[in-house]
Amino acid sequence: MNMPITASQSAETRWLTPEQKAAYERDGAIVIKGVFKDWIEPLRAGFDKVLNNPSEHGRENVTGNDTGRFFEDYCNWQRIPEFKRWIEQSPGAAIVGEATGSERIQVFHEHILVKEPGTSKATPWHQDLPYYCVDGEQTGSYWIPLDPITPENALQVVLGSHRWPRLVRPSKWSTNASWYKEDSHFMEMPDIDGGDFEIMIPEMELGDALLFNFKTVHGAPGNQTMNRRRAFSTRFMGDDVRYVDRGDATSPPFDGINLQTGDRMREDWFPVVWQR
Ligand SMILES: O=C(O)CCC(=O)C(=O)O
Repeated sequence: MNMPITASQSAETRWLTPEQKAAYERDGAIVIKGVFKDWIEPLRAGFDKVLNNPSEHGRENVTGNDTGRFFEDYCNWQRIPEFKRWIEQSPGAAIVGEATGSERIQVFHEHILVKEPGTSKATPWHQDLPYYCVDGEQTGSYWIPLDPITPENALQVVLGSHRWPRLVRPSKWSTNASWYKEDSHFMEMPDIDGGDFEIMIPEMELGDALLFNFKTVHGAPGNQTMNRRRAFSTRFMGDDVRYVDRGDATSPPFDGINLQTGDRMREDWFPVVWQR
């Protein structure tokens, strides 16, 4: 006899297999296949709108003798309807809810990154959390390629690095200078390429997403292919995420947030977009 599936059972098992949930906890990153196929065109349209009219946060990372263009921008979702729809209506938030075992998911922000063909500049190995004004374990960041990618230009992750006991010192990608004035409490990034680390270079098709914990170390080569490499990211926060005052401007800055370390993230700025 078929047992009826209750709402909470179906919510728990709808998107991820138990193996994927276990892998997310163990490795801090998983690839989700095919779920976002119908979102590629709308996200490309939204991406173009930001490129044509960047925000005050828009940032060029190619400097000096570097070639190509590596541009990024973030926190545009409230003004870009395609991004707002993705955040509120795609299964993205629900999947983070399942992956992190959270009851509720808030959106933190979205982020676009483009590397034009012939871009020499790599994305340095880094963790996202030390740049952010939040702390917590129940986090999920999507990296969704909007152009076909190859191992030559894909985002790579260091499996298990979300469990490192200390956060890694954040730096500015364009100059490699420290992000914060006072950063002695962070550890230096170990030599990932020369060390004994398990690196995942995901094989992804359009419609796939890489989901990773805010603490998972990631980076990417430049883009020496003939194709643009556009990527759309969104950062979601689960139950244990709290504000942290890092004593300096974070990235994104969220000026005027008016919270104290340990506070829940305010829901007027970071709406709840999924509940179990
Ligand atoms: O696309 C890239 O090269 C970097 C992406 C990244 O660091 C992120 O989404 O957190």
